[in-house]
Amino acid sequence: MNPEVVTVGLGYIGLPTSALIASHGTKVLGVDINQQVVDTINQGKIHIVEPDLSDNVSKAVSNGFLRASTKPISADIYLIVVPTPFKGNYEPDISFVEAATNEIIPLLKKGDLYIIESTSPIGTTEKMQKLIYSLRPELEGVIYIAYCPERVLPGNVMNELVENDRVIGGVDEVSTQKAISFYAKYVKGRLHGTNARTAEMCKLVENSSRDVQIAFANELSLICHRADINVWELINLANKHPRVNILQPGCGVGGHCIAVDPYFIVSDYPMESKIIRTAREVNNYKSFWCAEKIQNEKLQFQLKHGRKPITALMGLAFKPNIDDLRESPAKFIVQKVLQSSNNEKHYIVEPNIDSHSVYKLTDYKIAAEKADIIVFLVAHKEFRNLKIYNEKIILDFSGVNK
Ligand code: SAJ
Repeated sequence: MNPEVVTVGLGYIGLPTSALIASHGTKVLGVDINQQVVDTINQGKIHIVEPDLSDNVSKAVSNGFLRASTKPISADIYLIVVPTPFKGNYEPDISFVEAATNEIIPLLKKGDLYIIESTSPIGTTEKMQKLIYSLRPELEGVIYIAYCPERVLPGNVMNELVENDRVIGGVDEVSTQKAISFYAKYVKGRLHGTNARTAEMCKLVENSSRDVQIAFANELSLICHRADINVWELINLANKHPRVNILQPGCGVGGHCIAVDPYFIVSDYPMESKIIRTAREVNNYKSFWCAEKIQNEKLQFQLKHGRKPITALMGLAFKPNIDDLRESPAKFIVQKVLQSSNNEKHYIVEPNIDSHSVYKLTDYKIAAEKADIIVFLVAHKEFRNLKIYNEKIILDFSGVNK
């Protein structure tokens, strides 16, 4: 029997989404170009780290509601959940969405629903609509096309997929309503209908908004450093105002969403997106600034003590308490520091992973005990209340000891 739903892309969002839909007794075929991923899932196993996902996938596969393949087959509903990276010049690359759509086009039939979930530049859904109708003109007006961005937090995906509100934008009203009825079966959060362009923009704006707010905090941290004010105390006090809610500064912004999505707006609307672009610059600059500070501190130490310091670089992940190193500013800073190292000793610490292909990792307690300079790049829980002996120089970029 053919599946009811085909999901194209079995990554961080596509696989949990497929498992959720399948857990409601809907037959799902998950499609991925990677044969290894397909084989892993068909064995009821998973290839990514995400709480509760493993259980959901193994149940869905053993119950026969989830199956994976490298090729899509005919269904009633198609979800496109593939990556949209950017090219070297920060221009969004929608070629995966296009390729996935091209695979689906021959399978489409009257009454089908086609939904893009991938983060996409404004106008992508309409572009795909045109592509579909150019190859299958007889489908015009008889299929439904919508955009519905995912907005889940890595580490809490299975819960947020169900609980979060969703924004759903069709290319026409009837498509919006069809897509809303589809998500209503799986989502407890409210489903907000709009048009496709607004839904696309909404996703980009959510992450840009966070990027801009973090940039504000990072800018404050630079000003406070020069003004000799503790930025963490300052933000804490300012946030006592009932209508102020400043985020936390750090060593830059990482991950695969917030540091990426704003470019989708800047690239298409460069003249109008001054704050969004500047926020990206401020957040990127913060990582450079941290690397420079570490260099300076090491130099000062050598001048004062007549020997090279031992430095502990604490944290590699892109945010606290995860093992994800993608687009991590901490990793970038470690790289920069090691590149400009003059044979000094460095301990690299990441308590959330056992080993790394490039860096030799050291236990956080040992590193903190042996180092002269301790740099907190990520506010992992292990680093809080760490016993640190006198005489150590501490650079806390992440507010571990705030
Ligand atoms: N960060 C700060 N200061 C803060 C908060 C975060 O420097 O006060 C840094 C983090 O250390 C990290 C980066 O920002 O480097 C991003 O972390 P995050 O926790 O803000 O976001 P992500 O990338 O894990 O997930 C985001 C979420 N978006 C928003 O909160 C608006 C999530 O809901 C989205 O689904 C996800 O991006 C996505 O897929 O777009």
